[in-house]
Amino acid sequence: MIRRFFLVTGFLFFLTRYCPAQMAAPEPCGPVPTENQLRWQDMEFYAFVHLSVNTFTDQEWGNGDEDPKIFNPDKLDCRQWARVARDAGMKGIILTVKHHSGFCLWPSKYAEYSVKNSPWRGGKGDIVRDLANACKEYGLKLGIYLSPWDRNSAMYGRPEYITYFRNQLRELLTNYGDIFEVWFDGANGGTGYYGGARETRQIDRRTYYDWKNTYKLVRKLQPGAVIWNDGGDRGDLRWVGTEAGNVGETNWSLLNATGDVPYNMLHFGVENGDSWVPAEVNTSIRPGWFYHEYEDSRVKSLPQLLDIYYSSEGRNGTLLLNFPIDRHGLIHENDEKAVLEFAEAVKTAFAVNLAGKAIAVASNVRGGAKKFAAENAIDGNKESYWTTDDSVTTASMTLDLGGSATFNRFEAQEYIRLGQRVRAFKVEALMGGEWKEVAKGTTIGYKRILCFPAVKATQVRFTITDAKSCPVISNIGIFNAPQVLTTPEISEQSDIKRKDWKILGTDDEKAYNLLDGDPATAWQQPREGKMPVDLVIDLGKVEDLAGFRYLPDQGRPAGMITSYQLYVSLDNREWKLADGGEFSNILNNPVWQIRKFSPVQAHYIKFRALKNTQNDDAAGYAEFNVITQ
Ligand code: FUL
Repeated sequence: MIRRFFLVTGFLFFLTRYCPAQMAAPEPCGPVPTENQLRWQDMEFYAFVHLSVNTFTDQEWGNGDEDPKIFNPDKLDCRQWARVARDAGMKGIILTVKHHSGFCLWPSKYAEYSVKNSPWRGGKGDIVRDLANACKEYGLKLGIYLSPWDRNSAMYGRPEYITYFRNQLRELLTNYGDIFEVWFDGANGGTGYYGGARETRQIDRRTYYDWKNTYKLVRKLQPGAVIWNDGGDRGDLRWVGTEAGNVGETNWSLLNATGDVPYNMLHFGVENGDSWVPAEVNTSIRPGWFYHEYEDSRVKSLPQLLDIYYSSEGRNGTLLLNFPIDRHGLIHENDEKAVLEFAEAVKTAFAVNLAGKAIAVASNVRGGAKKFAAENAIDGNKESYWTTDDSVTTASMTLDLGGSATFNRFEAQEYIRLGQRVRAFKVEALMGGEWKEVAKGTTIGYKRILCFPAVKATQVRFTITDAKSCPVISNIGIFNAPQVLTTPEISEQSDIKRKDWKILGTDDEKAYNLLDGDPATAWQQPREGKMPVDLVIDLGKVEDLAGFRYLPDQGRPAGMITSYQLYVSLDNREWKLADGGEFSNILNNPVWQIRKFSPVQAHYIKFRALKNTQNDDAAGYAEFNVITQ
């Protein structure tokens, strides 16, 4: 009996120790993604579309008092949106079903401020329905952006608004099939129409929305959806702290479940965070999120879009690229052209994986087992991987390319089901018999791409130089992307020369930074008390003005003006109001703010700051210019 016991245990020991096929996979390292997060991450690239009443008033945020009668896109066609998205290789579309204006793109039975009171399709239309159908037809997933802030609702700020908000959410999550992502934007509270009250309403973003119970509703109605929320309780995904289209080169998909999340954490993640909260990079194909005709010539160029690609998908993030729907209800032809050109360039760059035919050898293979061997990282199967013994946290894989080949991109993917492990790695190439480092990086995560000047080599060595735990690599790619030439920026035709301008009422030479054409230099106007703060400029002669442009200090967030008036004068004594309004969303998206108004003559202008993002009476300017007729 005892002999038999020893024989059996001895055999089992032999099996686990020496029989490679029995070797166990590594234990997960730290937090790991949920199935929903994994499915979402695999989507990689998907679309945002912004459309609301403010599409028709040229604003980024509607105030909530825009007449629903102005909402009348004469050629609205969700199939066109879906076709563009599909052709661009996107996997889904997230629609702003209700933006901050409160206007609903579906005929909610809880709201009057919706498409049902617009002339569009005689008030019988439903854009969410149209898009749900189009997505189905084109094999795309559907997501919704339901703004928690509602500048139309009289209830906003009171407890009953939460019931209203949840009723709307219930409609959306019940009536339109599967929803892959629910987007709760963080902008909240402030001025608005609020059912006619026209006042400022502040809410406590941590407590007012009672996110816990709203999340329960989402989980119950759409168990497969991921939640994005940059304004309240942590959701399944995180904002990256900027709308410019990039996440940190170091990007951990981890965050802490509670506590503050400053910019650094959003942008780089938290190495030892206690929860899996991966990064979604959201940016618009134009400077603004909503359509403005004056941005038709400002659609991002191919080099800009490629840069965004490498700084998002290439850095362990997904890319959520926005199309501002135009007044016809379509993705504008310039945007379509730009995104298709971009998609084609990415496709061409990653068409041939030189690692695919290589012979891969690793410095260490877990238990010497075939199922953990280096070749698993080049077999085109995301579920198989190369991994090492538990005690090994630095290891390399050498790829023999079978001859000399030219390349300028290196791609690596971790098998994130087992967590994110790699802290640092490098890539070397064997050239003329010598190993030379061509690139290095920090984190990898779901996918990391490194770009470097093209090299010609016979072998490539990928070395993990630091990891939290034994590395688990599911994919390696080596590519030769064609060079893309950068196009020079086209300057605004209507800008006038500013060399004869004088900034009045100050001796500060730095004031002229706002006229120097360099967005990197700014002027923070010395504070002399409370808002308003005036910037008075002598234009040197009488000009026919039709608008102005303001670029806030790019060293965010100092002196970013959110509410303004623009006065004009012929004699610096009598002033006439030419324009006034708000620069919505300037903090998250500090791009050129362009305003056009009915032509007026001016020799002097007074740009008056009424409010800024920090409520601290500061006014700052990187650039200021006028638009002439
Ligand atoms: C921001 C919003 O305030 C913008 O208007 C836009 O919807 C963007 C995606 O999120 O925070």
